Amino acid sequence: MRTVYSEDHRLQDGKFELLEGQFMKAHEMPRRAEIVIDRVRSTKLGEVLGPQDFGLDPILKVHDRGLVEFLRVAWDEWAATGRTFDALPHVWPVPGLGRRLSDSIDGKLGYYAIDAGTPITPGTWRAVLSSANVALTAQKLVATGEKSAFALCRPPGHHAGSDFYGGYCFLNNAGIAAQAFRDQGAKRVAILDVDYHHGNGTQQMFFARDDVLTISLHADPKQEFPYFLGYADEIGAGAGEGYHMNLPLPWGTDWQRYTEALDHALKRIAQYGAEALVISLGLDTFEHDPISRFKLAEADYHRLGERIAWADLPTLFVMEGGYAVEALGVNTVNVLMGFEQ
Ligand code: SP5
Ligand code: ZN
Repeated sequence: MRTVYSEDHRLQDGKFELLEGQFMKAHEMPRRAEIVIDRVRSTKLGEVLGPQDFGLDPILKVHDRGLVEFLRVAWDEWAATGRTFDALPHVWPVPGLGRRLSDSIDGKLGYYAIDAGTPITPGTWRAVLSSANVALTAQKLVATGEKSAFALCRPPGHHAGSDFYGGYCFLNNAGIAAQAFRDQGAKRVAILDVDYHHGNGTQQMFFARDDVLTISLHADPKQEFPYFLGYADEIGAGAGEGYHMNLPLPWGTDWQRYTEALDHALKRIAQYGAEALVISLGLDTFEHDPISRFKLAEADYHRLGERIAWADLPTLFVMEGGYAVEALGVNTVNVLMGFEQ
């Protein structure tokens, strides 16, 4: 399988995040992608290529122009106020406060962000754009006949919706790629999100649509971020009713429990008749992940890849989360090798 990768991800290097009310060193760090690309190379998974530039059009098919324009200029507006540290929001438009878009960068940050864990830095926009181009380049490989490809995206994307960012995500790489499959002629596309966290951005983006089936397996939002979305009764709306599935799982979930939910998801994808499959590939289900509480082991990732291959679909893997950094290369490539085996 070929991998698409760009060193531009290093431009996203946030110093701190507000994690459960405490300032901590950012978990979403450049080393994550570096350890994965090292493993891709040392295992000879396949050729590594750089991204092509697709411009803003494929991004604007699923994201509002307001969010995209905000992300493009946010650092400059923040720096213009004299601040040299990373930009984080600190006030939010909860329903009782209204939802005006302020002229102030502080107001804009709260307007577009869902959390204070997603720092905007001088290089954020370039890294984000490059990450989307990585996804689109890998998507093109699959759309033009390769059985599978790996988009080594960083920053990740699945928490970003049409008009919001957060959860370490700015643009929804998997959603952008799924839309590209549609625009290139695939009638039905499925996105399967196996990141530990609920793919709230992907859910929101496709909630009213029946041409992109979205399924997320994740830690129960009753216990875990993003708390407000990801419950089992969210099944899509309007034409999209029945085309979204949440499979929330409790803290402590191990492979045996996980695989029951996974098989359920794969059955739904087979029944749907997808022409392409996008995997939001998070590895934060790992037993030693520092911010997560599932119990998948190294060898389980090989099994995960194997099961995904049973769907027998053209498959695009898009990198999402995973914060046990030293194990991330092995775990990620285990999925890809399990798929190819
Ligand atoms: C792409 C991705 O994986 N984003 C994850 C964002 C998670 N941000 C907040 C998580 C807070 C949950 N609890 C941490 C428990 C530490 N003991
Ligand atoms: Zn995650």
